[in-house]
Amino acid sequence: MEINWFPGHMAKSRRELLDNLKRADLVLEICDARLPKSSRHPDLVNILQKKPVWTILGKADLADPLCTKLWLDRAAEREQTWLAMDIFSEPDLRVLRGMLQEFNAKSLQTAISKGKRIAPLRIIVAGIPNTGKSTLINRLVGKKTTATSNKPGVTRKLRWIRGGTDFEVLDTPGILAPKLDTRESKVNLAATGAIPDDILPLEEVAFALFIILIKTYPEFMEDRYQVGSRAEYADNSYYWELFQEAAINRNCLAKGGKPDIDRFNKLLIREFRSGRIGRISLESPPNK
Ligand SMILES: Nc1nc2c(ncn2[C@@H]2O[C@H](COP(=O)(O)OP(=O)(O)OP(=O)(O)O)[C@@H](O)[C@H]2O)c(=O)[nH]1
Ligand SMILES: [Mg+2]
Repeated sequence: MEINWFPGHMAKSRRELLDNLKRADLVLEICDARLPKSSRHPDLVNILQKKPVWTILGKADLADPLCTKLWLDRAAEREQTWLAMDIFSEPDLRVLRGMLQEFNAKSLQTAISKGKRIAPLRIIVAGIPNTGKSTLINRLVGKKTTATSNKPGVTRKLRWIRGGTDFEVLDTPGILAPKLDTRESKVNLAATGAIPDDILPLEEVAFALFIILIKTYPEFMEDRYQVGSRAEYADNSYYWELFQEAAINRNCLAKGGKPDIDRFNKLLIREFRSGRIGRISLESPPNK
């Protein structure tokens, strides 16, 4: 599956991000809690040149809470600041606001002790497309200042937004690496919607996602599609049978009672993205 997606605006944004970095105090890297490996920008840490960075696992309401906890524990062991949140949840936002206030108080003290000018905290919000960057900014600022959508590639320009007197925040377009390295990453990014739907073979993504879900969350698949894996080891033809069965069970039917695969591809992806199948994580932390 060849996916090359690196629109011109992304290359430009990357350069602009570097220019703005000098002015920033803190970077919030927004990832997707369902895929904390593939949704991290591969070289963001290098790009950031030692600026403090907090990794936010957004859409945590859609991810498997047990799996999210494993990721957070692993980050804590490495003394990295990671935070999982449902960006729409007020209690989750309160935690982030509290951390920002604490960070700001420390920065102010340092500025005062060095006799520097007191300025609002400057936060860059960065990450791959469609992870919730603009949504988070609107929530932090407390009003709709920047456009959001369930499609990737919505924010096109970098823009500083004022959040009261305490902070300024830079909204950035999703900057995805030009090369998506493994097949697994491609499938995961496509399934969650980090890559636009029209540039990838939907049938391949839907079937690959189906196999992952049958293997990792068979109870959810049984509940929703009346198919669960009945075999320990199975090949693609076995899963293809199940896939067609699931399509029929969900009434995706073509002429003559055959499964309407196109319709089921879309249904499966839609239901996965909206969390209707269940709270699902596609990536667990690697074994220690
Ligand atoms: N369930 C859930 N949905 C979220 C969360 N955060 C954002 N979303 C949704 O995710 C979609 C993308 O949000 P945006 O804020 O536009 O994402 P973005 O990272 O700015 O995207 P680009 O500008 O395209 O890179 C929207 O449909 C949001 O409503 C969250 O924590 N949980
Ligand atoms: Mg945006």
